[in-house]
This record gives sequence, C-alpha cells and structure tokens, in this order.
Amino acid sequence: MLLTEDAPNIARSIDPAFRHDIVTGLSRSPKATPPTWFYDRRGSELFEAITDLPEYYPTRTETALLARHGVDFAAAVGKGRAVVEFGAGSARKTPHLLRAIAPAAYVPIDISGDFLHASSAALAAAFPGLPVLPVVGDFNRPLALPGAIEDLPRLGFFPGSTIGNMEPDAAVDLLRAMRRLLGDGAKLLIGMDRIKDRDRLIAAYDDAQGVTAAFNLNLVERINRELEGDLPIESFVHRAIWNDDKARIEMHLEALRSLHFHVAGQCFHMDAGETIHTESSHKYGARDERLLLRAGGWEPAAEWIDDEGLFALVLADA
Ligand code: AVJ
Repeated sequence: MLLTEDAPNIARSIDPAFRHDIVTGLSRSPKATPPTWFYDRRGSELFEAITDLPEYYPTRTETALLARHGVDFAAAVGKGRAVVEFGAGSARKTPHLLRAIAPAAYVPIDISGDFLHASSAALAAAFPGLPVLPVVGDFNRPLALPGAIEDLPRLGFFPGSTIGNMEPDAAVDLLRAMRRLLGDGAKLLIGMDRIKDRDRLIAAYDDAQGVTAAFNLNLVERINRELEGDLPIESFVHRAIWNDDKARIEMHLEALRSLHFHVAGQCFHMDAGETIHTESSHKYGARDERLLLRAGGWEPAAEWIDDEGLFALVLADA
C-alpha cells in the first residue's frame, strides 16, 4: 500500500507537552495558551511575514539600531567575548552585532534544532574563522554552555523584545537564570519594546492584510491537526487589545457563537464572545526597562533608541 505523506487518517504521535499545555490552557478560566506553540513551520513563516509588515515596527527598528551603532557596541563591549544568543540568530540582526564587536565565539541557543542548525550554518559561512557553537535547548530551563568558551567573557544577546512575552515574574526569573549562566563580568544586550501610542500598538498586532490574524488562527489549525481537535475555525476571530493596566498587547481568539469542541479526547465549551488568550506582548517605559533588569540581577549601563522612541536596545552589566 502506498502511504502519502498527507494521508489524513494515519494516527500521528501526539507531542505530550503540546497536549498538556493546550488541554490545561483550555480548562482554565479565562482560557489562555502559551505563545510558544505558534511556531510550527507555518507559524514561523507567518511570523517572518509579520516582521515585513508596514505596521510591525519592532524588527525593522531594532535591526536599524544594530546596524547604526556598531562603533558604540564595540566601545562598550570590547572585542573577544563569547556572544551567547538566546534564540537562533536572525540573519537580519545577528551579523550586524558580530561584525561590530569581533567576538571570539558565537553560541546560539534554540529549542528548534532544525532552525538552529540552518541559521548556524549560514552564520558560520558568513564569518569564516568564527567558532559557531550551537546549543539545542530550552533557555527557560537549566543548560550548560560549551566547554570551549569556558575562559571567555560573555555577552548575552536577547533581541526582538522576546522578553515581552513573559509575565514580570517569569521575566525576572529568566534574567536571573541568564545572569547565572553567563557568569561574573558578563554583559547583556537586550531588545525591549517601548510603550507608545495605543493605535500604533494595536495596528502592529492587527494589520490590514490580516497576517497577524492568520498567525493567531494558525494555532487553531495546529491544534486540530496535531491534537485530534475539531475546533470550528470559521467561528473564531483574531482580536488584539491594549491592556493599559498591565502595559501589554494581548492577542485573543474570540468565539463568534456558543461552541462545543474536542481536543485530545476532552470536551470544551465556549460562550459567544468568550476568548482564548493566546499571547501577551509587554511594553516598557524607560524606567520599567531598568527596574526589570535590576530585579533580574543586571545593572543597565547604556541604551540606544530610535528617533521616534519606538524600541530600545539596552546594555547591562552582570
Ligand atoms: C516574537 C514575541 C517578539 O510579541 O511582537 C508578533 C510575536 N505576535 N505579532 C511580539 C508576535 C504577534 C512577537 N515576539
């Protein structure tokens, strides 16, 4: 018998961590799921498309800061450090930093081995002579750095305002874990998205072309495909709201009517208008940034911001 790759009724193995997070999140009130599960292959493609949208300013703004301030980074950081990037290096951002500070080694850490090895190979080709030492792992859990960088001073690099996906307590825990991992004498260069005009923030997460809506709704499709789900996708709509009290954009999937559905053999109900909270993206004022870094064991030392004050790159000392 010939089995094609897409034969729909072949039982596929279920990822127990995915099932656990989704079933727990849908059982909660209000319903909320972790944003990590957005990034299957299609989700990663949609996120790439988001970074090119006219409304989505963070990637473009941060990349321009990295490209513009190389001389400052070199002066503030010095040469010969081991750069430890939290997340696989982005082809657009990381080369600017590496070119500016001439590091002794580059260590990208990412949970997706495929993605990590592809981006590491590309960076190694672009920087002949630079040792590139990828580490596959979840940087939210304890992990070890390669022995080869044992004696080198470290620079942590955490771009993209990825920290913004975390609640303040989790953000502080992660900063402390980075401080412990990188050791005394380390520095951290971190991207943080600024609080700004509400309409501008909402537009960045609810774009005119509907790419962010497709990114959010892709989670429903992934649940249906990978967790034996039967969520009626046409009965969900993407919502982006600004939570002013918590200074964050929230993405939700709102049920347009009263619904019953199943995931991994369990039954769920939603009232019309009820939502699944799928992501929070925290935004920071200048003092919020410094307070968060200090709570996480880092002392802010320098900062670079674009002319419009949209996005900040902060350098902190261990
Ligand atoms: C990758 C977490 C930085 O919060 O802006 C973009 C993800 N979600 N549009 C962000 C995202 C919707 C992004 N981060």
